[in-house]
Amino acid sequence: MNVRWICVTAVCLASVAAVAKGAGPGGAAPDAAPSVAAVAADGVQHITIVGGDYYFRPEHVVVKVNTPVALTVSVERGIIPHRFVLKIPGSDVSIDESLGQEPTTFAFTPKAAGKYPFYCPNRLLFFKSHRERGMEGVLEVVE
Ligand SMILES: [Cu+2]
Repeated sequence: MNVRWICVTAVCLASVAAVAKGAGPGGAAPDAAPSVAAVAADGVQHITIVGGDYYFRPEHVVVKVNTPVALTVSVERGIIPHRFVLKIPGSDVSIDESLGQEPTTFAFTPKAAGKYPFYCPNRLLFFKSHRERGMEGVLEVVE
């Protein structure tokens, strides 16, 4: 009976771990399908990202290279201050802005394919940064 009890416990722990992974802050599963930006009638790829404690949604955005991007970022209601950082090496894209509930739009045209992280670098004292707590994503630029 003892052995059986251990087996049941192991299954239980595994399912708890699975739930914790899938329903972490932000709710987005790590393997969530990327959000592919469509080119609107104005020729611009409009993207909206919403942040909170401690996530960005969507956390994986795909855009086309050499096509204008209008990236609108805001945060949901809360008292913890957040920032949005996105830097594309070799380009003039170097965003580091405080975020508010009022959306902020960043306009740029990615010139090179690649995967570029965006994140919130804030941290309180010696605690983990918001990025380390899950507040990060990736902008993927494709040909
Ligand atoms: Cu933050």
